[in-house]
Amino acid sequence: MQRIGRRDFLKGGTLVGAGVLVGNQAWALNRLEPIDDTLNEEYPYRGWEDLYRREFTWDKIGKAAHCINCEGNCAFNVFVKDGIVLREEQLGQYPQINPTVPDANPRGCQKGSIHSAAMYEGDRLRYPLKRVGARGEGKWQRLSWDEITEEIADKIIDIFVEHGPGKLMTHTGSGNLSMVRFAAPYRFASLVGGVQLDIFTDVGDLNTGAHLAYGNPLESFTSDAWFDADYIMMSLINPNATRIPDAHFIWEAKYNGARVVSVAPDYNPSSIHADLWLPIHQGSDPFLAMSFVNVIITEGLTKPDFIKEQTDLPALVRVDTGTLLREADLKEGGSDQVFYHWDLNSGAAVPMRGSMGSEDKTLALDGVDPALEGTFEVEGITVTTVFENVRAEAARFAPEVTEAETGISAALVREEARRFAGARKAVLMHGFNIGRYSNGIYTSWAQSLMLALTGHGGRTGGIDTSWIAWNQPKWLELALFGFQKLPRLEPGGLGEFQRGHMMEHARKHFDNDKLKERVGFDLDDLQEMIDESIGQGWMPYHGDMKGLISIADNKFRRNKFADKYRERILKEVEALFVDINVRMDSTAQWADYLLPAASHYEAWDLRTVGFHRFMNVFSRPVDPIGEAKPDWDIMALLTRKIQDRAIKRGVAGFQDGEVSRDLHTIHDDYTLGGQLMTDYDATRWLVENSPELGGVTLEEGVERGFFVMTAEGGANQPIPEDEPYNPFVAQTEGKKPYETLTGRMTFFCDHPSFVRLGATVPTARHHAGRAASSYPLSFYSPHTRWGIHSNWRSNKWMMRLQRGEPNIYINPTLAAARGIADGAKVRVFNGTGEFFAQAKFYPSLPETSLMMEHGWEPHQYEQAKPMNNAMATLLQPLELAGGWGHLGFKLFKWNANQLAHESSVDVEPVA
Ligand SMILES: Nc1nc2c(c(=O)[nH]1)N[C@H]1C(S)=C(S)[C@@H](COP(=O)(O)OP(=O)(O)OC[C@H]3O[C@@H](n4cnc5c(=O)[nH]c(N)nc54)[C@H](O)[C@@H]3O)O[C@H]1N2
Ligand SMILES: Nc1nc2c(c(=O)[nH]1)N[C@H]1C(S)=C(S)[C@@H](COP(=O)(O)OP(=O)(O)OC[C@H]3O[C@@H](n4cnc5c(=O)[nH]c(N)nc54)[C@H](O)[C@@H]3O)O[C@H]1N2
Ligand code: SF4
Ligand SMILES: [Mo]
Repeated sequence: MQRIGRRDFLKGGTLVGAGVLVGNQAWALNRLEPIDDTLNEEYPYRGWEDLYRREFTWDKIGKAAHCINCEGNCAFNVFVKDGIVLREEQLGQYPQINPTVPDANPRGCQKGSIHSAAMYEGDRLRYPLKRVGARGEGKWQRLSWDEITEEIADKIIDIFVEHGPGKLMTHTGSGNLSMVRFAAPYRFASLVGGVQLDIFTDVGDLNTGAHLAYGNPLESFTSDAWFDADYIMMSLINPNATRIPDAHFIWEAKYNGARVVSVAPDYNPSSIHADLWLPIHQGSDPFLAMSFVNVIITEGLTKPDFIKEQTDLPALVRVDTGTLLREADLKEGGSDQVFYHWDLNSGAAVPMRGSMGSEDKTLALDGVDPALEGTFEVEGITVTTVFENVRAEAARFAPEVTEAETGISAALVREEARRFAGARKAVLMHGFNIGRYSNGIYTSWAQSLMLALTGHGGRTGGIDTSWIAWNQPKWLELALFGFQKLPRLEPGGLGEFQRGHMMEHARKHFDNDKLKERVGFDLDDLQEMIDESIGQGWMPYHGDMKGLISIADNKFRRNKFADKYRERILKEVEALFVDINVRMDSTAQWADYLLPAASHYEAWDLRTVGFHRFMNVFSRPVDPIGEAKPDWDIMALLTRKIQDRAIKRGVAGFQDGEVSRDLHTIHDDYTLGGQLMTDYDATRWLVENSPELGGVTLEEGVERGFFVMTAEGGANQPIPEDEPYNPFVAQTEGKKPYETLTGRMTFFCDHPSFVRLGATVPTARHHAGRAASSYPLSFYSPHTRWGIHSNWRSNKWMMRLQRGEPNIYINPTLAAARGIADGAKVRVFNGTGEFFAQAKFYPSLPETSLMMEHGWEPHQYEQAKPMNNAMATLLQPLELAGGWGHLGFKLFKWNANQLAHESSVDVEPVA
């Protein structure tokens, strides 16, 4: 090979240029000699090497995770140069809990890894902006922080003066799930008595069936506790796409010998790795679960000792009224929260210990042997057991009977039920998708029953609800003044449904008769049960609002009947709509005032959300872009202005029921007398006052990137130091009662709503879908691998990994019948709305359903018409029940979900 000198090299370059200029002649390229070793010393032009070297230098490394609603919570190193984030890298330093369990490293996903690019994109909010055109017109004027907070403060005070308390919504969404960011707006809402929806239910993420059964849906497994399971069934979850940093524990469990089963209507990215895929008909999961129950009972695969101690299955039920036998039935002035089981040893009914009305707070049977079967007489009242009721209901769901509903063969169900029952540790993993079906409560309740009957609880298994609430009293103090001063909390699904006038639109979509047959109630029943729930005070609802401060919530994207919802809300909050956001998202677009927030790498914070025991640290690697500020500091500024303006205007505040909301001290209260002025102050305060961090200082935490929570971090029970966290061990081993009415796992509910819908014991109902309307295709919208909801959806790297525009998934056979080609544009529609998208063929999808990943921003669609326009919805009235032991409004635990998968549509090609 002939060597070329620098001069020749340049000459060659010039020749190419000239060649291109003269006639675009390809032969010009041939005149360049190939260079096979650029590292050879004689190779002359080396400037680029230094360029690359310099790209990998930095001024400092900061620490952060991403505060978005992804349940990942992964510690990252953030590399900063000249005040700009160059790139980020997974930290990968989490300790192994013990040598027999895989570690949590390296946590991360492709979205988090491109945030350094996304944070500087065009949609980033940099300055405080005031709307100058009509709402949504896109005309803005820059104001200083001082001017804008003064205008907003005056409008807030006006609302209080004109309308009294309770007419300002100050809702924080799920876009800032880290401790300080999340606490800031809650603390503000607590001080002004603002309305805050439950963020679990306003998106549809609450596992209500798990609450019904266990009294706590937020007691679950750390992901490393999946590793020693020998049976894992995933229903309504797709962890390979939606639990990216945790999914490896499932597949490591598989290598460790576990059987992994995926139940899903499509062959999703997690199904493809499972031992068995059960291609279930969409929305029929409760029928499958009840068939498992049927096989378990009829084939005697039960564990009676576990059942007798841990569950309400031996509780006595009156045959005449069909209600639980209560002390109040037997004694004048007796408790209605004390229940009985039949003791086979003494041949008499004895009170069950551990119930809400019992003074004996233990599940230990201590010599009592409760009967599971039979009929007995107690003081002239004929009684039987919950187990007898459950058995009678389960008898209706033999696998041979449900086969047509579920599409899963009876033989397969029988075989699988036996494997499940025989497992040492069985984890039934639910995604949040379970909360987005009207019958999700039935699925989860019946699966809890499968587990209870077969003795799976604590270390031997349970339901994985995708979320653990740790014990963080100082955080509660920061956000909610330790429950002394509270926002006006409201059920999420109910609040959105009512305020968005969704019943009106639901009536235009669903066929009432068909609906009743499918889901067990019609819209008239639902209306009555909503009115009853609000009227009885089971669930609070605060009515129309006058002003809205929306923080980290893309409400005009995530809500159903999307455009109609937006129109309705904008009309309601004519006086004031402030949006606090990092991006110009589809909600920010419509605001009167936009306050730019600091992004993940621009603020101090801590994060514990997820499936692990680590609290990650955000060390503000860079200052916020433009004039953006951390959420905490924005609220500090706003309260400063409210306090100043209220004093100047002589508006003292107001008495709000029992609570006084003093506007003259609101800033002093918010900042704890000046101690908590900034995000840094609040972070430090949390670290220094939280015993669950084991006395490790903030400086040490920053150095390391995370804290490891000590035993005190466990809410239901201590976090074991050298073992993964299994839920409810305190109950199965420590005999601590569950937080349920009977103190036991609950499989009988005689609340009037449950009686009315024929659901006193676990049973099966359909979802609404296509069979409850006149549109032929059911529809579902799982979460995408290439974004977290609307975050990072328009990032160019994420777009390049997919089709780059909103697309629906369609079975090729269905597509052929409709004349739709792969890649063609289609119109998806029903009576409530329409949208346009690209068709993508997906052979494993049922021919009776369409699928579309959720999270595209409305402005990414043609004519800005989003998918949620064609998303009809309703509520599950059972989730509105209250006044019954553990059923009553409980933030993040019990209230009605917004349902995403009840709608149906039609599809046609667009010429
Ligand atoms: N990459 C990424 N990760 C995320 C998110 C994100 O947006 N992107 N969002 C986070 C949040 S807040 C949430 S709520 C979760 C959501 O994530 P998941 O809990 O996994 O829920 P989905 O993605 O909605 O649906 C999961 C799967 O349910 C299956 N499915 C659909 N209908 C049925 C049915 O009727 N029966 C059964 N058995 N299966 C069905 C489909 O195969 C679908 O892939 O993900 C979290 N993680
Ligand atoms: N059809 C259909 N609809 C659905 C779903 C579905 O499966 N199907 N899923 C539902 C579910 S489970 C969910 S969780 C929701 C998600 O619903 P969305 O509300 O759309 O969630 P995000 O896109 O995370 O929106 C949060 C916003 O917070 C902003 N943000 C991010 N970081 C910060 C910060 O530090 N400070 C501030 N102030 N703002 C910040 C972001 O710009 C983002 O727009 O969608 C629900 N809607
Ligand atoms: S976006 Fe979530 S899952 Fe992805 S790296 Fe960040 S914290 Fe982890
Ligand atoms: Mo969610």
